[in-house]
Amino acid sequence: MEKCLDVAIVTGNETLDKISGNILGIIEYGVNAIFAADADAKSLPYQFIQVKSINENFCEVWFTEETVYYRKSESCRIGESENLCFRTVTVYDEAGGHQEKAENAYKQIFSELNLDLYHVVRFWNYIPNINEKGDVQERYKEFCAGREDAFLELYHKNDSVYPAATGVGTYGNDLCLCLLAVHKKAKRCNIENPNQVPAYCYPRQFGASSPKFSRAAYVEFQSEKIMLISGTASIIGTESVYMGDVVMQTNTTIDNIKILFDEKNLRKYAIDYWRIKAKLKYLKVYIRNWDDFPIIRQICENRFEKEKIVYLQSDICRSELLVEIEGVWI
Ligand code: 3EB
Repeated sequence: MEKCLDVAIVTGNETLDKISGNILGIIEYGVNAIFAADADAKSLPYQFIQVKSINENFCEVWFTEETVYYRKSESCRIGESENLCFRTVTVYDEAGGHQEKAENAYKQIFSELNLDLYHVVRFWNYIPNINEKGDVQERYKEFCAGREDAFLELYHKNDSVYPAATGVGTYGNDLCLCLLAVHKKAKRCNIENPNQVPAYCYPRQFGASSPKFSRAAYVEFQSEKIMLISGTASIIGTESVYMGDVVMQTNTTIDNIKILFDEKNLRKYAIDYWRIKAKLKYLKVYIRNWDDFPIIRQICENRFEKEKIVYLQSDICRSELLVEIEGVWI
């Protein structure tokens, strides 16, 4: 049977030849883009996310054994196969309000994507100057408002469909989005954390438009079981906890990830915990202050396989949050 969806980390001293499958799309994280030329030569959908510091340049590469076709629609780069779709959009830093730019980016990335046929399961949102004041309020809040405008139109206020997501800063000037969608032949459900209020239900004090994402997306396709964990932080209920304490924030973040996999939690979604043999593919750790890298690395390596973890420096959507972690299990 063909392996439907897989992901691998390719580091700066490796090449894309490491991937034994057909590439759907690439997200590179680094200070400089080192894979751009290779991706371009192969016409692959590619997105570069500029960071300030990194332990090692790396690419996150999504791939499949299915045949992949590449095309562009407006500024959207697309890799699609029978059952999968990866898309990326860059909205350049030119004139216009930030809220409208976010809405426009979302409309572009969804353009001609048939939502009757596809579940969008994962979004990555990289927002320049995320904690700075934008046109009238913080850039992140303006981003959330634009995303909400687009989602209201697309999903007609159906909370149960919001994909897993990451929303963090980038040191580049452009708003960068990536999306992963799977055919509705796959079984999909979104998972919430019993210790956190769903982000789309956050009260207005965190922004007039709540962040439209679920804590995790679970996808079952043929014999494959995939768990896509959203960017996760030190939030309990609706509140950020352990201000200024990077050790406790990191531990709380990891606890928040682990509880999603808890047997009791999965049972609520009728997911048979014992049948999941999914293994950690990667854990991506966004660190606000690079001085915290050694201590955060020590904690993460205590709790997950060291070889699977990558680290980069970026700002995080609430200015008091020091760390955000996302992961994929397949
Ligand atoms: C949080 O739990 C932390 O706006 O897409 C995490 C993942 C966060 C995604 C987003 C925001 C987003 O609220 C922040």
